[in-house]
Amino acid sequence: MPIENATLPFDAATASAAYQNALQVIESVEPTVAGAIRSELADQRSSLKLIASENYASPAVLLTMGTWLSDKYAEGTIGHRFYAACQNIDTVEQAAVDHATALFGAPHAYVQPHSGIDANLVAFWAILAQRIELPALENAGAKHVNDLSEADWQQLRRALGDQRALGMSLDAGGHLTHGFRPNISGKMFHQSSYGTDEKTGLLDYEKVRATAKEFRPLILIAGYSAYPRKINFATMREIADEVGAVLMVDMAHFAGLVAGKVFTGDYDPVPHAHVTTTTTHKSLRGPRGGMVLCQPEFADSVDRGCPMVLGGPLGHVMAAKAVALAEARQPAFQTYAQAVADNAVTLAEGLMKRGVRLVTNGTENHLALLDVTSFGLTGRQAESALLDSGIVTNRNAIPRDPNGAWYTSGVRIGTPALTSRGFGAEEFDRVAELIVDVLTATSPNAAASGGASKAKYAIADGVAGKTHSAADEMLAANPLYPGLDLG
Ligand code: DSN
Repeated sequence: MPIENATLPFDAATASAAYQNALQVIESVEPTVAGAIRSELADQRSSLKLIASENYASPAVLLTMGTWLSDKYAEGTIGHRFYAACQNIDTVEQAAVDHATALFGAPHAYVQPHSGIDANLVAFWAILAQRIELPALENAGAKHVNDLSEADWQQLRRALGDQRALGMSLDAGGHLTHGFRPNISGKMFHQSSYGTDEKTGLLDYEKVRATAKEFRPLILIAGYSAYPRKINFATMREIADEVGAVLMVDMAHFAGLVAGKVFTGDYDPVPHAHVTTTTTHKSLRGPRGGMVLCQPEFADSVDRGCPMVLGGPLGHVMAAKAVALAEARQPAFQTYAQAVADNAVTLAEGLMKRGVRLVTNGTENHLALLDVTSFGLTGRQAESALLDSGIVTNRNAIPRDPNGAWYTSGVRIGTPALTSRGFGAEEFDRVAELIVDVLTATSPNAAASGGASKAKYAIADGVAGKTHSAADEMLAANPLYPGLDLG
């Protein structure tokens, strides 16, 4: 049965009128784009979206982005802009900040970052600015970096480039932006990582502590994109304090569970971390964007995110963040967040009772990580077979993955999006059954044309079609934006 109050808040008749008119306006200029917008809604309505980092925003959030707040330059901060006539941008940015600080109980919020990567860059720079001991400079009286001598500038650069960051390893579920080489953070910092226990797949805090004591990082980073468990942030802060590090938590994946009071006490990062970063579009169900919350010590440096590492703030997106955060402050959002977590447990148990191995043998958040090697498949083959059957997931490395980060041995799934449609326990158990049916019916197929062998597969006749029909039934019973008619 659908979960009451967990679905998206909106009025179908008003939203239909708004979208029909908007599409007419767009169609008159560029019908291809209007067509793609219609198709995207149709695609999203007709698939089982299990990508753990995706969701569906409310029409109020989406409509807020299609406004003239987009047309304004507003570099700077609230009340202190490098452009004239920013009063309305000030209003929406302040609204987003007020909602964010109230919702998360944070002393300070910065809502300008355009993405999670940007939010992390803002945080990194703020931490460097606040915490590194800079060398004594020859012409220390210089008012601006451009006035420094070349020797001083070289010294400064060396000091900046000599800092260390410690984060969760990628194959344990950490994120690229936590100091790994394909991201600028891996070039900014000397990086070391902590993994998870080989047997249980769980974080071993004593090992984190030992690694931190040996490595002595400036920043201890906690957070993940594919670790299916809660993290004890009180313990992480204790470790950070023991080694004199700054605790930075990237809660992008589970911000909705923090906002919805599922993660509280030691599991709520905001009171424990010096700096907390997030995206706003995952479990938080807002517009695509980022945000930084921090303790007062870092506020001034965080607020310098633009122009230090960010382009001009996106007024229309900050406004949509304010709307989404206002929604998240409603009691119904807590119902939604709890349902996301409960549904993840149902989904994980549904898979395990049908013989699937999950990394960590379960979940405590919104996601689960399947090890698909027992089906004889790579993550790439499993992802493709599921997609052919109407189930959208993404392949993901598992700890110590023999197939590397491209083909992988895992598939990551999550519950935020389908919970927004109203899926409950019955539906998620059926989803587990469908996933197992597809994976059981899929085999590697070296004879298939094109691509590398780790990508080739075949699904037994009829299974993809049967799964599609079963998915369609569930989707029809739990429509996305029910009653929203694009005309
Ligand atoms: N792309 C996001 C995810 O899927 O987890 C994180 O960057």
